[in-house]
Amino acid sequence: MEAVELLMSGFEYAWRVRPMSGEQFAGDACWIVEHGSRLQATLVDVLGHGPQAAELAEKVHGWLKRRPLVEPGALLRDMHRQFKGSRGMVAASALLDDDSLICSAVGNIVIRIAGQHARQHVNQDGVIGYIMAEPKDARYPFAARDVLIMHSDGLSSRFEPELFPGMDERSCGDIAEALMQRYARSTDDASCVVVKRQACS
Ligand SMILES: [Mn+2]
Repeated sequence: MEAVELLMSGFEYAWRVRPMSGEQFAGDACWIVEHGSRLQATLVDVLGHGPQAAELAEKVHGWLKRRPLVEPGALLRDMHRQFKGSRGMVAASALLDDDSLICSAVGNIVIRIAGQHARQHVNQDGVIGYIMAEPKDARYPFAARDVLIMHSDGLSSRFEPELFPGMDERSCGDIAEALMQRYARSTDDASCVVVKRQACS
């Protein structure tokens, strides 16, 4: 499925989720929602893989769908309460507005920004639904040519944005596709989300 849309919120985004080799469904899930000039992207990686992980990922996805935009730390805290006693998951969420983004992440999952405000967010340790500290929010600048990339550990984190020359000129769908092709491992479910500000024309 081609998951690329232009949004009224002023953002362009794309995501990809695919199961590990030999599985039909993934334990990774992505949910993106817009409201006014804001957009929230959330990525979840349920521990393990296979049908049971996929079943829980589907439940988390359904739960995310029913939620309004909310500060990422609060979202992860609520997710922890909601899925306490489950097999557990790691997750990252970013809330983007006119000039910055707020994000929060727990466990082995990646949030990074490429471009003028390049950085990698430092996650909190823990497993959502099992044990974790109170999630914190961080705010970073996010400008016109910056690119937000979130991905599960099914992608090697060794990729460097420098390997994608002209990333700010490429569509989010192009970038997401390239990330999956080059860095996704066949031994785990893999997912990524790419968000940019919509180019002014
Ligand atoms: Mn994983």
